[in-house]
Amino acid sequence: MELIFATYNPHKLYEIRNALGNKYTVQGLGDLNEKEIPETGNTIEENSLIKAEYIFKKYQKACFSDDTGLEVSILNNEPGIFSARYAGSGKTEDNINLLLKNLIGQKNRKARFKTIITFFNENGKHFVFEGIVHGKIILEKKGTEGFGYDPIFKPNGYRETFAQMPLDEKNKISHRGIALRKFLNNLVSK
Ligand code: ITT
Repeated sequence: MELIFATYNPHKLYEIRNALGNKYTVQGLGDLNEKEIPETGNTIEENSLIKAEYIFKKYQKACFSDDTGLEVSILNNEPGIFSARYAGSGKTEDNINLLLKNLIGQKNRKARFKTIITFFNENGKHFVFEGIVHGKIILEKKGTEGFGYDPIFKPNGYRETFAQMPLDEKNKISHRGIALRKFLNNLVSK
């Protein structure tokens, strides 16, 4: 089955291709030479819908988007929808440093990743799938796998950060993995 994934993020594309296996051919926006879709929504749900709807309207093909945010409790759920551009530069290094700075001296380091996948089928009907993983922000970066905030996020019940886990293991428990399995069950059940 062919699917368009409305993302520019090569790491997300890699994770999703890895989790879906070779029954699915997934094209990213880079493969389609698409320009970046402005995320003008106020919530993760809205931004997820904006990306998927834009691509469905243009291509009239089955497509999906993933909008993800890291929500830190004590920071009123920031960075949330600003996760990719928290420090302004768009650089992961700067985002992580700003977050660690904002949490200096903070005992409550509870955080969660939330992913919303919005899927449009070939008839233009859409479905929404949510994945959440709870954890905490550690004091300094650990690990080199994954991307984004993975080196400072330790899921509850684990000793390692997402960046210390092989991708297979991250996919088993991650926000994206959870949302993706719900999405897959929906695809298969049709
Ligand atoms: P697209 O909108 O093109 O899909 P993006 O990188 O702009 O790509 P988001 O707005 O959904 O995507 O993501 C916000 C940021 O959250 C992202 O740039 C990463 O820094 C971070 N992020 C998303 N998923 C993550 C994950 O699994 N692990 C760690 N950080 C993640």
